[in-house]
Amino acid sequence: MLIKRPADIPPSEITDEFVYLNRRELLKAAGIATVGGLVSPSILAAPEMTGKELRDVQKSPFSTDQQPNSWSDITTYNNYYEFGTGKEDPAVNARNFNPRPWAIDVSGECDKPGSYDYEDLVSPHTLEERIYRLRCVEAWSMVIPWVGIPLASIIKQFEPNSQAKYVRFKTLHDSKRMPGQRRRVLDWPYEEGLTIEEAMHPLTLMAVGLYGRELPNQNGAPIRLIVPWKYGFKSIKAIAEISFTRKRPRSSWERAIPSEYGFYANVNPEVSHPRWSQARERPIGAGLFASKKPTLMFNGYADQVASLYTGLDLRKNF
Ligand SMILES: Nc1nc2c(c(=O)[nH]1)N[C@H]1C(S)=C(S)[C@@H](COP(=O)(O)O)O[C@H]1N2
Ligand SMILES: [Mo]
Repeated sequence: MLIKRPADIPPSEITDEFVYLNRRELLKAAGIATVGGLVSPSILAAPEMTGKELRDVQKSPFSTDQQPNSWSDITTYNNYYEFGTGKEDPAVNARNFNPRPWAIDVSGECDKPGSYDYEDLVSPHTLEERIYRLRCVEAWSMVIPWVGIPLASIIKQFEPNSQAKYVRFKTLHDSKRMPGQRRRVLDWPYEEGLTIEEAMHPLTLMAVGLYGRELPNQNGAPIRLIVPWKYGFKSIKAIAEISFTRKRPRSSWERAIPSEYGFYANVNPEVSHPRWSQARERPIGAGLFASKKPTLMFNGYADQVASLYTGLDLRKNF
């Protein structure tokens, strides 16, 4: 077995690694776990899986054959600013969030607008397990076994009309239930959008579960988007509104920093973020001195999705 020791790693790579590592990863690498900033030896044991088990989940041919990250990695290293800006915050701060009852308000260019109860929306569909790679714009990645329904199947229930060129999504806006919304770190509610073609693509998923169980709060319960060929920020959590629009929506991150985050946000190793390269990624859970791996065009889904962008300049439309 070849173990890459620190001495074998070029200094450029070490500097790079340490810039991206956060406190938790460093402590984890040193064999120390933390809860809310306090070092706690009791959680050295892996956390138990929580949430109701989902029934009749079908395997999907769209799954990657890569080994999924652990339940612990997926549920304690999150981006979810409604529950804090630190990676460890959502697991702690979303603990008491109650995602039931839940309704999704549907509006815009469609023949069946209205308020849809979550259970009514989801129950007619077969649930699928989709193991997808997730590539965050911050140059880390995970492999996650989602359970969900193709977005196309859900959208068809709303009967979008020929004017529906885009789909806009909004997260719940309620600072009592989502305390991070009291701080103006983003212009709330979190918003995202897709072209109607991207929304109808068979890889695009509405996730309602993880590891065969209901979605944990920190991962976007009760229902969130998964677009595996785009940077993670497109995959909006806790969706409370869907609207069909003629004009291109402006997503929260695009509005906040338009020079850094575009509408498309397709994973692209050749187009750098203004402040860092997107050529490689750090797989979460692989350990402190594991080498980074190359990022793949469209996060490895190029065969399925590249044709959506023929003729589009991907440097301008980042
Ligand atoms: N509502 C909402 N959705 C969100 C975010 C957020 O802050 N708020 N963060 C995004 C980002 S940047 C990423 S990388 C993914 C992370 O999903 P995960 O925590 O389930 O891995 O969620 C995305 N969806
Ligand atoms: Mo992200």
